[in-house]
Parts: sequence; C-alpha cells; structure tokens
Amino acid sequence: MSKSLPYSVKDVHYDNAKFRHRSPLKVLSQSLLTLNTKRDYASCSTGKFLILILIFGIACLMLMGTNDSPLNEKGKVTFVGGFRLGRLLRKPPRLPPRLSPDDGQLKGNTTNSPKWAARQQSVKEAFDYAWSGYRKYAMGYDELMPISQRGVDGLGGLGATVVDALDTAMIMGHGNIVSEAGSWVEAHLLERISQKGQVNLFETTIRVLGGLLSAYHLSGGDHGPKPDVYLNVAKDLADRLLSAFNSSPTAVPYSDVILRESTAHPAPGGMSSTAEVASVQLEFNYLSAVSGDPKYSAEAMKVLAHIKTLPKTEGLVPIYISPHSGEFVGENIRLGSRGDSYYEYLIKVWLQQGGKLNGNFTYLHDMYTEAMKGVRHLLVRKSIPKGLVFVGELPYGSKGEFSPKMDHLVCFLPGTLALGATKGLTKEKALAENLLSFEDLENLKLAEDLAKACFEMYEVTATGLAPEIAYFHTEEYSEDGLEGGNKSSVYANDIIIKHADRHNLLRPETVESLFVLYRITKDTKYREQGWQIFEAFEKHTKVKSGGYTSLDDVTEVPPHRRDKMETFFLGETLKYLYLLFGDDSVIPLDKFVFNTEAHPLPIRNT
Ligand code: DMJ
Repeated sequence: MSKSLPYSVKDVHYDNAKFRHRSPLKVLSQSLLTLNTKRDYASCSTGKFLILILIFGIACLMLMGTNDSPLNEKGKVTFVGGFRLGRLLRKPPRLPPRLSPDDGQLKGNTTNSPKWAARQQSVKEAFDYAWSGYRKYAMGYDELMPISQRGVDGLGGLGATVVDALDTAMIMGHGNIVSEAGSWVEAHLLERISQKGQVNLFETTIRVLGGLLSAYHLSGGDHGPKPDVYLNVAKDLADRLLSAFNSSPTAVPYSDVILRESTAHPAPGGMSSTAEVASVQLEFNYLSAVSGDPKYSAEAMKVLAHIKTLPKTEGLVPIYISPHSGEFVGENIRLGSRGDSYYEYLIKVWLQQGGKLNGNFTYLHDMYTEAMKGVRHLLVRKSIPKGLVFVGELPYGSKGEFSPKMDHLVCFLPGTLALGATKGLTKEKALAENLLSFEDLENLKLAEDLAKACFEMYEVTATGLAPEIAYFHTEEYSEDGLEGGNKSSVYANDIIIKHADRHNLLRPETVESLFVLYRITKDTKYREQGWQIFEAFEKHTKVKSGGYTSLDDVTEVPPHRRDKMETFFLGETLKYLYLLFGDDSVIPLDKFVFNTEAHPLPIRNT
C-alpha cells in the first residue's frame, strides 16, 4: 500500500543543504565540474567573468553557511588558513551552536539569593542521592527498584535512567555523574541498541533519543566522551526507530519497534496513541538539523501535517489514531494520558522552528490556538464549594457527558499555556513590547488558575504529594469519604481522590509548570510551592539504602511504598526543581524548548 495521505512536502522539509559541511576541495571540484558542463557558455568573456563571480560567491557562501563546527571552546569562529573575509560577510548560523563549557546558558549569572541557592543545592544533593542508589544497585538497567535494591528493564533495556539523567547532571554541573553516565553510553549503548528487541517509539524517542541529543548540545566534552559520541548513538537509534514510520501504510507511525531487526509493528489492538505519534517531532527535527540529513524530520513532520487535515472537535482530538487508516479512533478526548503532549508539541515544534519568523509552520500555531480555545470552551470548569479551575474530560466526545477527572499528567498544561502566550519571554517584557494578544492573556490567566489546581492536588493530601488522578466536586458530580487526608486544606471538599488513583509515581508535570510560570511571571509563590513539593518528596519517597520510590497511597502517613524510581524523576522532576530555584539565564525559555521528557533542545535561528 502506498502512502496516499495528503500532506504538504513543502511544510516538512528542512533546507539542510545549507547545514551540510562540504570541504573547500569538494566545493572547488564541484564548481569545476559545473564549469566543464557549461563549456559553451564559458567560451565568451562575459561568461568567464560570470563564472569567476560564481566561484567567488560559492566560496563566500561556504564560509557564511557553515554549521557549528568552526566554533572553538569560547564560541568564537576560527577558519583554517586564516581566511577572515567570511567574518565580514557571515550571517548568523541558522543552527544554534552547541554550548561551549563557558556558556552562561548553562552556568547562569549567579544573581540568585542565598536562600534559593541553598535550596537549589539541596535538589542537587537529592539528584546525587538518586543517582548513587541507581548506580549501586541498577547501573545499566532501565530503572532502579530501590526497595528490592535491584534493577529492572521496563523500557526495552537501553539503560534509560542513564540517558535520562545525563543532561540533568550536565545542567547541575555534576562532573563525576556526567563522566559515569557518559562513559556508560560510550561503552554500552550502541551495542545494546543493536541487540535489543521491542521498544516503544515514543518512550524511546523522548527519553533516550531526546536525552542523547540534549547531551550532545550541552556537553562541553570536558567530562565524559566527546559530544559526537552522543550524536552517533542518536543517529543509529533514530535510523532503527524510523522503521515505525516506514512500515506504516499511512503517515501515522506504528507504536513498537524491534531494534535489532529495524522492523516495526502496531501496538496490540492496532491503535497508536495520539500523544505518542505527535510527540517525537522536536527530537527528529533537531537530529536532522545537526546531522544534515532531512529524513528524520521529514518522516516525523508528516504526522503533524497529516493530523492537520483530520476533522477535530474545536481543535480537540481523540486519544487514539489508527496507523492503518490514518484516522482518529473513538471519541475519547482528554489532555491526560495519551492526549497530553500532542497539544504540547504543537506549540513547541512551532517555537523550535522559529515561531513567527518561519511561515512554514504557521499551521501548528493555528492548530494550537484552536485547541486551547476548545479547552477553554469544552473542558475547563470550576469545582465547588471553593472554585478551583480544572480541566476535565469528554470520554464520549463533545455530545457526551463531561467527566470532572483530571490526571496529574494534565499539569503540564499550565506551563505550556504560559510558554505559548509569551513565547518564553517574561510577562513583563511581553507586555512592555505589546506582544500579548487577547488570546495570549486568556491563556496566561488559565495557566495561573490551573497551576493553582495542580498545586492543591498536593496540598490536599496527608503526604503533601499529588495522587495520579483527581476528580473535582461539581454540581453534577460528588462522592463522599474520598478526601486526600489533609483536613486543614481549604480545598478538602473540592478534590476527590478515588482509591485506585492514590499512587504517586514521582511525576514532574506540576513542578514543570511551576518552573515555567516562575520564569514567566517572576512570582515567587511558584518557587515556594515547588519547595514545599520537594520537601514532601524528601520526606516520603527517599529510601534509606539509596534512591527514591513511587508510592501506593498519598493519602496516608506513612505512605505504603511501591518499588520503582521512574527515569523521569532524574530526567524531569529534579531538573525542573533545580532550574526553578536557580538563575533565569540557565537554559532560557526563549532559546530552548524542553521536549516532553525535559530534555532541552535549542530553538532554530531563522
Ligand atoms: C514522561 O515520560 C513525559 O513527561 C511524558 O510526556 C508523560 N509522562 C512522563 C512523566 O510523567
């Protein structure tokens, strides 16, 4: 079957010829070859003059259009043979340079107050503690089981914790952990990738591919392997993951890949999750940009260009999509599991590709704007009696009944809404420069309201940690006897926590949103809330023998513990907390987008 689904090739191709490095020799020989074939034209003197100009022009272009490779350690451009003309003529490179070890975007300008510097240091120590436990009992496994003191491969066996933690260690300036994790990647990961079996396209892309690419960008090479090691492993992995796109008869990829065979198949049941197929583009785009090979981006972007053409409900989409038909399946609409990062990537891919400066991707901004309007119209409600603003679900579509259920996963939304409104600038700056539309202001307001509901999901429990899922008390929906266990909470009667939903997996979404909202609004309440959450993690999830653990029930103290430290605790939760308490100049939000696993990737220079 051929891929007959409509998408615009124009929308999905990078102009990568500009990034691909060609040696001066290659440029000259190719020019001469061209001269040869144009011999007739060159026989007149005007022709010769034009050809000379052409050669000169190509040489200049070559110097102006080189990618990041000529940057030395201080981020300065150097040219072989001392030829400096390019300096006069050079435009800024369209690719963001990799960070040099001295770059302030990693080290910050140290204007932080002692209070927050000390709190940030506590997060760094927590990361050290989490890593030490993992290294001691589970090095090379996907995850640590801290209670049983062993490792487990829940994500296909690529040492997911190592790769997820790597860029966090870089950002924290944890040189020894960068060395340990980086050396493990260099020694083992390529071999693992060539031998392992089934992995999930989405999980492997966001955690492993995203982690490698972020490490490639952030690494100064002073600890661990040379940055190119990360890039080479990333390419090998992505080449195999591409089979998920190539085997599918439509633009919608299969969900599972057999790495050692480079083959792919649908998930049991045949459907792919909407969030999964639409949340691999940041990673594949960046890989294309730095490798100079457009194939990764082209395949990944076909998914979004295809989804653009599908019918939606006020911009909202069902959580399943069929790789066989290319159509959405069912009517279940939610911003929690299987729906969440679809909305996140619409705006982040647009930002990554240069936002307003790059007209090729306006359709993503349009899809995002329509979807957020849909969220405000169809999914946002207020709880009773105290009026918390929350986002519910439409399990049977817009004609069916509204469910006041909100996954903790939905708590990515406040951060995404705020980012989409100001494009990573502070609210103050965006207002001063008159950059906020009415829509942006509405979204920013909603972001702040939702962040409150997310924080209250923590505040309302006995442990101070949020459950996996909360329900909100409304006129139509109430249930007694299912409070969170903190009787002094103002919202004790607004939030309902069912028995099956009382676990906590050390998830990042709320602290992610607190971090983004703090950067954008500068309101210190977000930092204080983040600190409260961090202290609750310290109190209830730290395991004596090493590492941190998920919990079974956040509504009782002491909480019954599960036995798993998820990779995103090191990759996301602790990273966002560290950044929340640190300098704003570290990984600035108008220069980086975080993938959905918190791996920062640079925004393309346009
Ligand atoms: C992470 O793997 C990613 O943030 C994903 O988008 C959602 N789930 C987890 C964290 O909760």
